[in-house]
Amino acid sequence: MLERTLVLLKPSTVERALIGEIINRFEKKGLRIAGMKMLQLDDDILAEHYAHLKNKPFFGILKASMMKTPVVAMCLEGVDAIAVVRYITGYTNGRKADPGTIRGDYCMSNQQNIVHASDSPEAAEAELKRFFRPEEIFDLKDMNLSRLYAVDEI
Ligand code: IDP
Ligand code: MG
Repeated sequence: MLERTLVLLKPSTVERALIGEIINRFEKKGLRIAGMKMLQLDDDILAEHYAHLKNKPFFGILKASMMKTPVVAMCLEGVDAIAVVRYITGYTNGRKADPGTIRGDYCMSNQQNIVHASDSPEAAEAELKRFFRPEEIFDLKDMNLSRLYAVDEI
């Protein structure tokens, strides 16, 4: 099933001038970009986005690191996109993430780990609403689908 998922290119990506390279990884994989924008996060949106981590000792540092520069928010679309994007993003800690994954290839940090990716259909739905207005996500119709998938996959 065609799914949509949220990816954030974190300040670690923006500061290290890796925006293009990371977008390229997703594009080359065959994920379609249905929405994309740059925005400055604030404490309120991060408290919501990282609510599951609010009691962790690193919560304050995490929020600060996510506000250091603007981030790039992307809505990626594809068959099973939520799981596929998590898979190619790799394990949270860049030092333990497999080579070939984005985190495994681009970072050394457990926290400044290049991208955020929604981890479930419920999270993807809530997170896309958190970062995009409905009109900022585009209907790509059948663009490229016949090149990306077999007829019985879509
Ligand atoms: P995920 O990004 O792989 O889904 P989560 O557990 O949802 O991982 O954590 C969200 C973010 O919080 C991580 O991407 C990372 O930036 C940060 N984080 C998670 N665990 C730690 C930790 O143990 N130390 C420091 N930062 C952490
Ligand atoms: Mg998570």
